[in-house]
Amino acid sequence: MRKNVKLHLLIVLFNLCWLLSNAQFYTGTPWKNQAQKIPGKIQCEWYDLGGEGIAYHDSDSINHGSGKLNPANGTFLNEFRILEGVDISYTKPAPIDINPYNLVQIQTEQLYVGWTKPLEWINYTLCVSKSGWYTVGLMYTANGDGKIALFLDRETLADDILIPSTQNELETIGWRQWHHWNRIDSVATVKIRKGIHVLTLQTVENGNMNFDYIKFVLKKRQVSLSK
Ligand SMILES: [Ca+2]
Ligand SMILES: [Ca+2]
Repeated sequence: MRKNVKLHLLIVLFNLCWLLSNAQFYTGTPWKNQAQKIPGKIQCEWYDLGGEGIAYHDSDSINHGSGKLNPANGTFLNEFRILEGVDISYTKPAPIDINPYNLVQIQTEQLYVGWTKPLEWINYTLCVSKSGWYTVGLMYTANGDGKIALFLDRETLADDILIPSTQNELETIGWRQWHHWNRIDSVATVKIRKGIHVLTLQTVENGNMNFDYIKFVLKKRQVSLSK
């Protein structure tokens, strides 16, 4: 029993140290005050609050989706995070996002981050309930092969992740090359420890990608506290 109490205290101390060390470098806060949960889907548009340089880095301060491509009209979808630099749109009915060149079935009205460029990044506060190895999946479009990287608490989790192009030479509408949706269930396998973390999604090469969600599926649980 005494051994269990000691172990419990050790875990509390460990988590406290972690929170203190991370609080020193990160002032972003979770969207809607709710850390996104792993295992599970990370909705790319629910990145943290904190603005440019803290919660994200974007090439310009304009949201090219909300309020631009999707004119401000008082609706939730057209004005989602309209004043922030990260560019956001949402999937629309045929002939836009429902089209013959999709590689997977998709739903309409799914918000996504788009207009991505190399060196842009976005942060997500995560609540991870189980330590272990996770398979990382991605719902996306890519107008040409691209690369992304993932960081956890500023340390590399997976770099140079190839995101295959969803271009299709049979496509007859130029702009629709940005709307061929695909889902890859395993773009990487990563090890994550239970607790609160900050995940960074960075566009490394090409850009021209749209990110709907990242899915973390637990592949192998690890009980030990070690990293
Ligand atoms: Ca922008
Ligand atoms: Ca989404």
